[in-house]
Amino acid sequence: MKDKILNALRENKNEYISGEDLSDQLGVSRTSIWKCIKGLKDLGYNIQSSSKKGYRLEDSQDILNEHELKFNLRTNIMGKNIEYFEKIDSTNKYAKKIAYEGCSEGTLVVANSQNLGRGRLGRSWESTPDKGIWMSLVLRPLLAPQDVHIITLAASVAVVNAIKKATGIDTGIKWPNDIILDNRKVCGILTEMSAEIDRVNFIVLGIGINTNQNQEDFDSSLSDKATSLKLNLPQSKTLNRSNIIKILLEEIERIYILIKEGKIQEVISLWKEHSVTIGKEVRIVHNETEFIGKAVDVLSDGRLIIEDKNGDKKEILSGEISVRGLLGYI
Ligand code: BTX
Repeated sequence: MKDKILNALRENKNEYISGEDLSDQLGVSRTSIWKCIKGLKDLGYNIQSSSKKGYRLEDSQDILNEHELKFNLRTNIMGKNIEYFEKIDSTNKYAKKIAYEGCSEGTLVVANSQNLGRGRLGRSWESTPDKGIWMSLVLRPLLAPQDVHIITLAASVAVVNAIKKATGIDTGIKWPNDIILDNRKVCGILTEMSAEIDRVNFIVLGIGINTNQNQEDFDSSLSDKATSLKLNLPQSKTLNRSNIIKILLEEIERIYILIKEGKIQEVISLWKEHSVTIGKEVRIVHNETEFIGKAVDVLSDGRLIIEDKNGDKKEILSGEISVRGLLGYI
């Protein structure tokens, strides 16, 4: 019933609709309407009530819940099934559990807060409650395990495109999978999989986007490493996370279809277009040793090709090293 009332309010956005009209339209008592409106307000919807005029939905700045995510979602695969949590340990961990249990491709897990958000290589991911996008998608592509890296490359492109569409902000991709804004990390991607020797069972694509944090929301250890979209908008405007997620799902679906059609080189070209690593001098730090070279290419399995000053080329595997731009850490 809440959904029906919300849709009726949306159709009359910024106009009042009387309790009587709502009750006639939906065939329930005015008391039930009143109770549902109260429930919607508790969910964070800004609904004005007037004893004379009825109810009016104000423009919502940032509402994140399953209903909001499903409203006007224009995808066929991504997010067709959604599990939303106010609080969870890690959306990736939960998505892996339901993937093992057989959930459908495109199932989306979203949380308003995570207390054990995970990064790569056992690192942790700070997931500020109420202010970020913490989500995981279950994918079941027909890929061999060694080809899975293309999914992470594709997801990075989708994130850059979605941020641009939703906010107008330009971001770049730092190899292997960081989304960079103002020389700081605004988004991280964690791809995990379950596979047999020659076949992927499922992939969990975890995406964390710092959306509405203020600088003081970040732990002091991240103060020069992390930023949010809000911090890079004029007047630090609060963004609607549901809206960004829906645009992101569309972008992921579009590029995922390219992968399904075998257009791998097209995905790699898109990745290179947005890369802040290719063409740059980078410092590779690995096991206490380091060398400097120019990043010249990326392969479909995610390896980065580095050329040293003698023209010798090295292939760097994702996850083994850290890459730093010469002009400060990014
Ligand atoms: P990563 O290993 O590349 O980055 C982790 C590192 O980034 C940390 O060691 C820390 O230095 C820094 N960091 C931690 N939190 C933040 C943050 N909020 N913003 C910027 N920098 C940060 C990147 O791993 C992959 C992150 C994926 C997160 C998503 S959230 C939804 C899903 N569920 C889950 O548990 N993880 C993924």
